[in-house]
Amino acid sequence: MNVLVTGGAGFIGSNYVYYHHEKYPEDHLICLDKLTYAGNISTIEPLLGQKNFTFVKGDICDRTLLKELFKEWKPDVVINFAAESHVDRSIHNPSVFLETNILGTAALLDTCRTYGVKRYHQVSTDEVYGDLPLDRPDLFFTEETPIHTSSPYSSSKASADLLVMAYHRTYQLPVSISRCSNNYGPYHFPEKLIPLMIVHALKDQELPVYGEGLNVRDWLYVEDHCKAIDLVVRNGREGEVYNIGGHNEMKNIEIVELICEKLGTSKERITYVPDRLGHDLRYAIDPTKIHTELGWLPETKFADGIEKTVQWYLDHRSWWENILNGDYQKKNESIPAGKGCSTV
Ligand code: NAD
Ligand code: TDX
Repeated sequence: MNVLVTGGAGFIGSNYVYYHHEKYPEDHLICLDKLTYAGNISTIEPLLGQKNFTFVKGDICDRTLLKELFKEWKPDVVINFAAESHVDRSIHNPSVFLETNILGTAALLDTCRTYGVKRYHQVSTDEVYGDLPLDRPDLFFTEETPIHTSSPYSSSKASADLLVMAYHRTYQLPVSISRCSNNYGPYHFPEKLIPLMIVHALKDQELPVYGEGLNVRDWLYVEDHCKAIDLVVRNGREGEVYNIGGHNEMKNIEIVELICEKLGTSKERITYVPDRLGHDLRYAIDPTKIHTELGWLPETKFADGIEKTVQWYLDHRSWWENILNGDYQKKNESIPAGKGCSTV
Protein backbone atom coordinates (compact mmCIF):
# COMPACT_ATOMS: atom_id res chain seq x y z
CA MET A 1 0.00 0.00 0.00
CA ASN A 2 1.01 3.60 -0.52
CA VAL A 3 0.12 5.64 2.55
CA LEU A 4 0.18 9.44 2.59
CA VAL A 5 0.81 10.69 6.12
CA THR A 6 0.53 14.45 6.63
CA GLY A 7 2.18 16.17 9.60
CA GLY A 8 4.64 13.28 10.03
CA ALA A 9 7.43 15.55 11.29
CA GLY A 10 5.37 16.63 14.31
CA PHE A 11 4.80 14.88 17.63
CA ILE A 12 2.13 12.24 16.98
CA GLY A 13 2.73 12.01 13.22
CA SER A 14 6.42 11.15 13.72
CA ASN A 15 5.59 8.52 16.32
CA TYR A 16 3.06 7.15 13.83
CA VAL A 17 5.47 6.96 10.87
CA TYR A 18 8.04 5.12 13.01
CA TYR A 19 5.33 2.72 14.17
CA HIS A 20 3.95 2.12 10.67
CA HIS A 21 7.39 1.81 9.05
CA GLU A 22 8.37 -0.93 11.48
CA LYS A 23 5.06 -2.80 11.43
CA TYR A 24 4.40 -2.69 7.68
CA PRO A 25 7.78 -2.56 5.88
CA GLU A 26 6.00 -3.56 2.65
CA ASP A 27 4.09 -0.23 2.60
CA HIS A 28 5.48 2.96 1.08
CA LEU A 29 5.02 5.99 3.32
CA ILE A 30 4.84 9.43 1.76
CA CYS A 31 5.23 12.01 4.52
CA LEU A 32 3.96 15.49 3.62
CA ASP A 33 4.85 18.16 6.16
CA LYS A 34 5.20 21.94 5.88
CA LEU A 35 7.86 21.99 8.61
CA THR A 36 6.22 24.81 10.54
CA TYR A 37 7.69 25.73 13.93
CA ALA A 38 6.11 22.47 15.23
CA GLY A 39 7.72 20.23 12.61
CA ASN A 40 11.29 19.01 12.95
CA ILE A 41 13.11 17.20 10.17
CA SER A 42 15.68 15.88 12.68
CA THR A 43 12.90 13.89 14.35
CA ILE A 44 12.48 11.66 11.30
CA GLU A 45 16.06 11.84 9.98
CA PRO A 46 16.65 8.05 10.38
CA LEU A 47 13.80 7.41 7.91
CA LEU A 48 15.10 9.73 5.19
CA GLY A 49 16.82 7.72 2.48
CA GLN A 50 14.96 4.49 3.27
CA LYS A 51 13.51 3.05 0.05
CA ASN A 52 9.97 2.77 1.40
CA PHE A 53 9.86 6.32 2.82
CA THR A 54 9.56 9.62 0.95
CA PHE A 55 9.54 13.01 2.63
CA VAL A 56 7.91 15.95 0.88
CA LYS A 57 8.13 19.44 2.35
CA GLY A 58 4.84 21.15 1.54
CA ASP A 59 1.54 22.55 2.67
CA ILE A 60 -1.70 20.54 2.80
CA CYS A 61 -3.44 23.69 1.54
CA ASP A 62 -1.38 23.56 -1.70
CA ARG A 63 -3.82 21.90 -4.11
CA THR A 64 -1.34 21.86 -6.99
CA LEU A 65 1.20 19.99 -4.91
CA LEU A 66 -1.47 17.57 -3.68
CA LYS A 67 -2.45 16.78 -7.29
CA GLU A 68 1.17 16.11 -8.22
CA LEU A 69 1.60 13.85 -5.21
CA PHE A 70 -1.60 11.92 -5.90
CA LYS A 71 -0.70 11.49 -9.59
CA GLU A 72 2.75 10.22 -8.70
CA TRP A 73 1.97 8.04 -5.69
CA LYS A 74 -1.73 7.13 -6.01
CA PRO A 75 -2.07 6.77 -2.22
CA ASP A 76 -4.41 4.01 -1.07
CA VAL A 77 -4.75 5.60 2.35
CA VAL A 78 -4.40 9.18 3.61
CA ILE A 79 -3.94 9.86 7.33
CA ASN A 80 -4.16 13.55 8.19
CA PHE A 81 -2.17 14.52 11.28
CA ALA A 82 -1.17 17.95 9.91
CA ALA A 83 -2.61 20.75 11.99
CA GLU A 84 -1.88 23.78 14.05
CA SER A 85 -2.24 22.08 17.42
CA HIS A 86 -1.53 24.48 20.30
CA VAL A 87 -4.57 26.01 22.01
CA ASP A 88 -2.65 29.02 23.41
CA ARG A 89 -1.38 29.95 19.94
CA SER A 90 -4.93 29.70 18.58
CA ILE A 91 -6.06 32.23 21.20
CA HIS A 92 -3.38 34.70 20.08
CA ASN A 93 -3.60 34.10 16.32
CA PRO A 94 -6.62 32.10 15.13
CA SER A 95 -6.28 32.65 11.37
CA VAL A 96 -3.55 30.10 10.62
CA PHE A 97 -5.65 27.51 12.49
CA LEU A 98 -8.53 28.14 10.11
CA GLU A 99 -6.24 27.90 7.09
CA THR A 100 -4.44 24.67 7.94
CA ASN A 101 -7.04 22.86 9.98
CA ILE A 102 -10.10 23.68 7.86
CA LEU A 103 -8.92 24.69 4.38
CA GLY A 104 -6.08 22.16 4.46
CA THR A 105 -8.49 19.37 5.33
CA ALA A 106 -10.82 20.55 2.54
CA ALA A 107 -7.95 20.46 0.02
CA LEU A 108 -7.05 16.91 1.06
CA LEU A 109 -10.69 15.78 0.85
CA ASP A 110 -11.15 17.27 -2.63
CA THR A 111 -7.97 15.63 -3.88
CA CYS A 112 -9.06 12.29 -2.42
CA ARG A 113 -12.39 12.66 -4.22
CA THR A 114 -10.71 13.40 -7.53
CA TYR A 115 -8.20 10.56 -7.44
CA GLY A 116 -9.98 8.06 -5.18
CA VAL A 117 -8.66 6.48 -1.99
CA LYS A 118 -9.54 3.37 -0.01
CA ARG A 119 -9.60 5.39 3.23
CA TYR A 120 -9.19 9.00 4.33
CA HIS A 121 -8.56 9.17 8.07
CA GLN A 122 -8.85 12.39 10.04
CA VAL A 123 -6.89 12.61 13.29
CA SER A 124 -9.13 14.69 15.52
CA THR A 125 -9.37 15.53 19.18
CA ASP A 126 -11.61 15.19 22.23
CA GLU A 127 -11.57 19.00 22.42
CA VAL A 128 -14.34 19.11 19.80
CA TYR A 129 -16.74 18.02 22.57
CA GLY A 130 -15.92 21.07 24.71
CA ASP A 131 -15.41 20.34 28.39
CA LEU A 132 -17.03 18.50 31.29
CA PRO A 133 -17.67 19.93 34.77
CA LEU A 134 -15.12 19.12 37.48
CA ASP A 135 -17.81 17.97 39.92
CA ARG A 136 -19.40 15.32 37.64
CA PRO A 137 -16.87 12.46 37.47
CA ASP A 138 -19.68 10.25 36.14
CA LEU A 139 -19.76 12.12 32.79
CA PHE A 140 -17.59 11.14 29.80
CA PHE A 141 -17.36 12.07 26.11
CA THR A 142 -18.95 9.46 23.87
CA GLU A 143 -19.15 9.62 20.07
CA GLU A 144 -22.73 10.89 20.55
CA THR A 145 -21.71 13.87 22.70
CA PRO A 146 -22.61 17.05 20.78
CA ILE A 147 -19.84 19.18 19.29
CA HIS A 148 -19.47 22.18 21.60
CA THR A 149 -16.11 23.89 21.16
CA SER A 150 -14.31 26.44 23.31
CA SER A 151 -11.14 27.66 21.56
CA PRO A 152 -10.34 28.70 18.00
CA TYR A 153 -8.22 25.51 17.86
CA SER A 154 -11.05 23.18 18.83
CA SER A 155 -13.50 25.07 16.60
CA SER A 156 -11.21 24.61 13.62
CA LYS A 157 -10.80 20.89 14.36
CA ALA A 158 -14.59 20.50 14.74
CA SER A 159 -15.14 22.30 11.43
CA ALA A 160 -12.75 19.88 9.76
CA ASP A 161 -14.60 16.91 11.28
CA LEU A 162 -17.91 18.22 9.95
CA LEU A 163 -16.41 18.57 6.46
CA VAL A 164 -15.06 15.02 6.62
CA MET A 165 -18.50 13.67 7.51
CA ALA A 166 -20.12 15.82 4.81
CA TYR A 167 -17.79 14.33 2.17
CA HIS A 168 -18.82 10.88 3.32
CA ARG A 169 -22.54 11.61 3.15
CA THR A 170 -22.48 13.68 -0.04
CA TYR A 171 -19.76 11.99 -2.11
CA GLN A 172 -19.48 8.60 -0.35
CA LEU A 173 -15.80 9.28 0.34
CA PRO A 174 -14.57 6.39 2.54
CA VAL A 175 -13.62 8.31 5.66
CA SER A 176 -13.05 7.71 9.35
CA ILE A 177 -12.35 10.05 12.27
CA SER A 178 -10.61 9.39 15.58
CA ARG A 179 -10.92 11.77 18.53
CA CYS A 180 -8.17 11.28 21.04
CA SER A 181 -7.43 12.66 24.48
CA ASN A 182 -4.13 14.35 25.46
CA ASN A 183 -1.05 12.47 24.28
CA TYR A 184 2.41 12.42 25.84
CA GLY A 185 5.69 10.72 24.95
CA PRO A 186 8.83 11.23 22.79
CA TYR A 187 9.16 14.16 20.34
CA HIS A 188 6.47 16.22 22.09
CA PHE A 189 7.14 19.90 21.32
CA PRO A 190 8.17 21.71 24.53
CA GLU A 191 5.31 24.21 24.43
CA LYS A 192 2.81 21.62 25.70
CA LEU A 193 2.31 20.90 29.42
CA ILE A 194 4.38 17.74 29.98
CA PRO A 195 7.45 18.48 27.82
CA LEU A 196 7.41 22.15 28.85
CA MET A 197 7.53 21.22 32.54
CA ILE A 198 10.28 18.63 32.00
CA VAL A 199 12.42 21.05 30.00
CA HIS A 200 11.85 23.94 32.44
CA ALA A 201 12.71 21.67 35.37
CA LEU A 202 15.92 20.54 33.66
CA LYS A 203 16.87 24.17 33.01
CA ASP A 204 16.01 25.29 36.56
CA GLN A 205 13.29 27.58 35.29
CA GLU A 206 9.88 28.38 36.74
CA LEU A 207 7.04 25.93 36.17
CA PRO A 208 4.04 28.02 35.01
CA VAL A 209 0.73 26.49 36.06
CA TYR A 210 -2.40 28.16 34.67
CA GLY A 211 -5.03 29.23 37.19
CA GLU A 212 -5.09 26.91 40.18
CA GLY A 213 -3.83 23.85 38.28
CA LEU A 214 -7.10 22.01 38.89
CA ASN A 215 -8.08 21.43 35.24
CA VAL A 216 -8.23 17.76 34.35
CA ARG A 217 -6.83 16.07 31.24
CA ASP A 218 -7.08 12.39 30.22
CA TRP A 219 -3.52 11.30 29.29
CA LEU A 220 -2.61 8.62 26.75
CA TYR A 221 0.87 7.39 25.80
CA VAL A 222 1.43 8.32 22.15
CA GLU A 223 2.22 4.76 21.00
CA ASP A 224 -1.20 3.62 22.19
CA HIS A 225 -2.75 6.37 20.07
CA CYS A 226 -0.75 5.20 17.03
CA LYS A 227 -1.96 1.62 17.50
CA ALA A 228 -5.55 2.82 17.77
CA ILE A 229 -5.31 4.86 14.55
CA ASP A 230 -3.86 1.85 12.73
CA LEU A 231 -6.81 -0.28 13.89
CA VAL A 232 -9.39 2.32 12.88
CA VAL A 233 -7.82 2.78 9.43
CA ARG A 234 -7.68 -0.97 8.75
CA ASN A 235 -10.76 -2.31 10.55
CA GLY A 236 -12.90 0.67 11.55
CA ARG A 237 -16.19 1.20 9.78
CA GLU A 238 -16.43 3.86 7.07
CA GLY A 239 -18.16 7.08 8.05
CA GLU A 240 -17.65 6.41 11.76
CA VAL A 241 -16.08 8.35 14.61
CA TYR A 242 -13.99 6.49 17.23
CA ASN A 243 -13.04 8.06 20.57
CA ILE A 244 -9.57 7.12 21.87
CA GLY A 245 -8.61 7.44 25.53
CA GLY A 246 -7.58 5.31 28.44
CA HIS A 247 -9.41 6.54 31.57
CA ASN A 248 -6.36 8.27 32.92
CA GLU A 249 -7.58 11.58 34.29
CA MET A 250 -5.19 13.79 36.20
CA LYS A 251 -5.21 17.36 37.45
CA ASN A 252 -2.50 19.53 35.88
CA ILE A 253 -0.94 20.22 39.26
CA GLU A 254 -0.61 16.47 39.93
CA ILE A 255 1.33 16.09 36.68
CA VAL A 256 3.65 19.00 37.47
CA GLU A 257 4.32 17.74 41.00
CA LEU A 258 5.06 14.26 39.67
CA ILE A 259 7.59 15.65 37.19
CA CYS A 260 9.22 17.62 40.04
CA GLU A 261 9.51 14.42 42.08
CA LYS A 262 11.02 12.47 39.17
CA LEU A 263 13.60 15.12 38.42
CA GLY A 264 14.36 16.14 42.02
CA THR A 265 13.10 19.66 41.30
CA SER A 266 11.85 21.81 44.17
CA LYS A 267 8.07 22.36 44.06
CA GLU A 268 8.85 25.97 44.96
CA ARG A 269 9.57 26.40 41.26
CA ILE A 270 5.83 26.02 40.57
CA THR A 271 4.42 29.44 39.71
CA TYR A 272 0.71 30.05 39.37
CA VAL A 273 0.13 32.29 36.34
CA PRO A 274 -3.05 33.86 34.89
CA ASP A 275 -5.47 31.28 33.51
CA ARG A 276 -5.86 30.45 29.79
CA LEU A 277 -8.83 32.33 28.29
CA GLY A 278 -11.86 30.04 28.01
CA HIS A 279 -9.85 27.25 29.69
CA ASP A 280 -11.59 23.88 29.32
CA LEU A 281 -12.13 22.32 32.76
CA ARG A 282 -12.10 18.59 32.21
CA TYR A 283 -11.72 16.13 29.33
CA ALA A 284 -12.60 12.46 29.78
CA ILE A 285 -13.08 9.92 27.01
CA ASP A 286 -15.39 6.91 27.03
CA PRO A 287 -13.49 4.44 24.79
CA THR A 288 -16.19 1.72 24.83
CA LYS A 289 -16.78 1.83 21.05
CA ILE A 290 -13.18 1.28 19.96
CA HIS A 291 -12.76 -1.36 22.65
CA THR A 292 -15.85 -3.38 21.76
CA GLU A 293 -15.64 -2.99 17.95
CA LEU A 294 -11.88 -3.13 17.41
CA GLY A 295 -10.51 -4.66 20.61
CA TRP A 296 -8.31 -1.66 21.40
CA LEU A 297 -7.17 -0.99 24.94
CA PRO A 298 -4.28 1.21 26.08
CA GLU A 299 -1.19 -0.85 26.89
CA THR A 300 1.01 1.67 28.68
CA LYS A 301 0.14 2.55 32.27
CA PHE A 302 0.66 6.22 33.10
CA ALA A 303 3.32 5.42 35.74
CA ASP A 304 5.41 3.62 33.09
CA GLY A 305 4.69 6.09 30.28
CA ILE A 306 5.69 9.15 32.28
CA GLU A 307 8.85 7.38 33.48
CA LYS A 308 9.80 6.55 29.86
CA THR A 309 8.95 10.08 28.75
CA VAL A 310 11.03 11.83 31.41
CA GLN A 311 13.92 9.48 30.61
CA TRP A 312 13.55 10.22 26.88
CA TYR A 313 13.97 13.95 27.52
CA LEU A 314 17.01 13.25 29.71
CA ASP A 315 18.50 11.06 26.95
CA HIS A 316 17.67 13.42 24.05
CA ARG A 317 18.83 16.74 25.39
CA SER A 318 20.16 17.90 22.01
CA TRP A 319 16.72 17.31 20.41
CA TRP A 320 15.00 19.85 22.65
CA GLU A 321 17.99 22.18 23.06
CA ASN A 322 18.04 22.59 19.25
CA ILE A 323 14.41 23.63 19.51
CA LEU A 324 15.06 26.11 22.30
CA ASN A 325 18.03 27.70 20.49
CA GLY A 326 16.27 27.69 17.09
CA ASP A 327 18.85 25.52 15.28
CA TYR A 328 16.17 23.02 14.26
CA GLN A 329 14.51 25.67 12.12
CA LYS A 330 17.75 26.27 10.17
CA LYS A 331 17.78 22.56 9.33
CA ASN A 332 14.09 22.69 8.38
CA GLU A 333 14.77 25.66 6.10
CA SER A 334 17.58 23.77 4.33
CA ILE A 335 15.08 21.18 3.04
CA PRO A 336 13.95 22.01 -0.51
CA ALA A 337 10.19 22.51 -0.87
CA GLY A 338 7.86 20.33 -2.88
CA LYS A 339 9.88 17.30 -3.84
CA GLY A 340 11.01 13.98 -2.47
CA CYS A 341 13.91 14.40 -0.09
CA SER A 342 16.11 11.53 1.01
CA THR A 343 18.85 13.18 3.08
CA VAL A 344 19.37 16.23 5.23
P1 NAD B 1 2.21 19.00 16.23
O1 NAD B 1 1.92 20.46 16.32
O2 NAD B 1 3.29 18.42 17.08
O3 NAD B 1 2.57 18.62 14.71
C1 NAD B 1 1.86 19.12 13.62
C2 NAD B 1 2.65 18.82 12.36
O4 NAD B 1 1.90 19.29 11.25
C3 NAD B 1 4.02 19.51 12.30
O5 NAD B 1 5.00 18.64 11.82
C4 NAD B 1 3.79 20.65 11.32
O6 NAD B 1 4.97 21.02 10.62
C5 NAD B 1 2.75 20.04 10.40
N1 NAD B 1 1.93 21.07 9.72
C6 NAD B 1 1.34 22.15 10.27
N2 NAD B 1 0.69 22.85 9.33
C7 NAD B 1 0.84 22.18 8.16
C8 NAD B 1 0.39 22.40 6.84
N3 NAD B 1 -0.35 23.46 6.52
N4 NAD B 1 0.75 21.51 5.87
C9 NAD B 1 1.52 20.43 6.18
N5 NAD B 1 2.00 20.19 7.41
C10 NAD B 1 1.65 21.05 8.39
O7 NAD B 1 0.82 18.28 16.48
P2 NAD B 1 0.53 16.89 17.23
O8 NAD B 1 0.42 17.13 18.68
O9 NAD B 1 1.44 15.86 16.69
O10 NAD B 1 -0.95 16.61 16.69
C11 NAD B 1 -1.16 15.87 15.48
C12 NAD B 1 -2.66 15.78 15.24
O11 NAD B 1 -3.29 15.13 16.33
C13 NAD B 1 -3.34 17.14 15.12
O12 NAD B 1 -4.32 17.06 14.10
C14 NAD B 1 -3.99 17.36 16.48
O13 NAD B 1 -5.13 18.16 16.35
C15 NAD B 1 -4.33 15.94 16.86
N6 NAD B 1 -4.38 15.65 18.31
C16 NAD B 1 -3.33 15.97 19.12
C17 NAD B 1 -3.38 15.61 20.48
C18 NAD B 1 -2.23 15.89 21.41
O14 NAD B 1 -2.35 15.64 22.61
N7 NAD B 1 -1.09 16.40 20.95
C19 NAD B 1 -4.50 14.94 20.98
C20 NAD B 1 -5.56 14.65 20.11
C21 NAD B 1 -5.48 14.99 18.78
O1 TDX C 1 2.51 26.07 30.61
C1 TDX C 1 1.41 25.49 30.72
N1 TDX C 1 0.77 25.47 31.93
C2 TDX C 1 -0.44 24.88 32.13
O2 TDX C 1 -0.98 24.92 33.23
C3 TDX C 1 0.77 24.82 29.62
C4 TDX C 1 1.43 24.80 28.26
C5 TDX C 1 -0.44 24.21 29.83
N2 TDX C 1 -1.04 24.25 31.04
C6 TDX C 1 -2.34 23.57 31.21
C7 TDX C 1 -3.40 23.92 30.21
C8 TDX C 1 -4.19 22.63 30.08
O3 TDX C 1 -5.18 22.55 31.09
O4 TDX C 1 -2.08 22.18 31.03
C9 TDX C 1 -3.15 21.54 30.32
C10 TDX C 1 -2.61 20.91 29.06
O5 TDX C 1 -2.27 21.97 28.18
P1 TDX C 1 -1.65 21.69 26.73
O6 TDX C 1 -0.46 20.82 26.86
O7 TDX C 1 -1.52 23.00 26.03
O8 TDX C 1 -2.78 20.77 26.07
P2 TDX C 1 -4.36 20.99 25.83
O9 TDX C 1 -4.72 22.42 25.79
O10 TDX C 1 -5.08 20.11 26.80
O11 TDX C 1 -4.49 20.40 24.32
C11 TDX C 1 -3.79 19.18 23.97
O12 TDX C 1 -4.68 18.08 23.96
C12 TDX C 1 -5.65 18.02 22.96
C13 TDX C 1 -3.13 19.32 22.59
O13 TDX C 1 -2.25 20.43 22.59
C14 TDX C 1 -4.15 19.43 21.50
O14 TDX C 1 -3.52 19.47 20.22
C15 TDX C 1 -5.05 18.22 21.58
O15 TDX C 1 -6.08 18.30 20.62
